[in-house]
Amino acid sequence: MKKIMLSLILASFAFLANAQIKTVAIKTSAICEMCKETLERDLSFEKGVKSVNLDLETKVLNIAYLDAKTDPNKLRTRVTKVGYHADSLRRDPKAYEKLDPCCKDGAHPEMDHSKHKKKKGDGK
Ligand SMILES: [Cu+2]
Repeated sequence: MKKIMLSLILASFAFLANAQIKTVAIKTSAICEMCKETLERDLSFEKGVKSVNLDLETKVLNIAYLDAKTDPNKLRTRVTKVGYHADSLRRDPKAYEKLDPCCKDGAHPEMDHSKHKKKKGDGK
C-alpha cells in the first residue's frame, strides 16, 4: 500500500513538472491606459494564460502561461488580433481599425501616452 501511495505522489509531481508556468515578455505598440486594459483583458481569456500585465513605460506585455497549454507564438498572434504589434509580428489591420481612435498611431501626439492625460507645464 505504501508503495502505491509513493508512486502516486511521484506521478503527481511529474504531472506538475509538465504543467510548468513560464513567462514571456512581448513588446507591443500599446500607447495608453485603454490599450493596457484592452490587451490585459483580451489576453487573460487566452487558453493557458495565468496572468497578464502591460507596462506602459516600456510597452512590454508580461504574460505568465502554462507551458503545456500555449506558447509565446500563440500569445503574440493573439496580441496582433487585438490590433497591436507583438515583437516582430505586425498587427491585424482589421483589428487595428476597430480600436478606439485614441489608441491609434499619432492620435494625440500632444498627450503623454503613459498617463493618458495632458502634460502640465511643458510650455503648451
Ligand atoms: Cu490606447
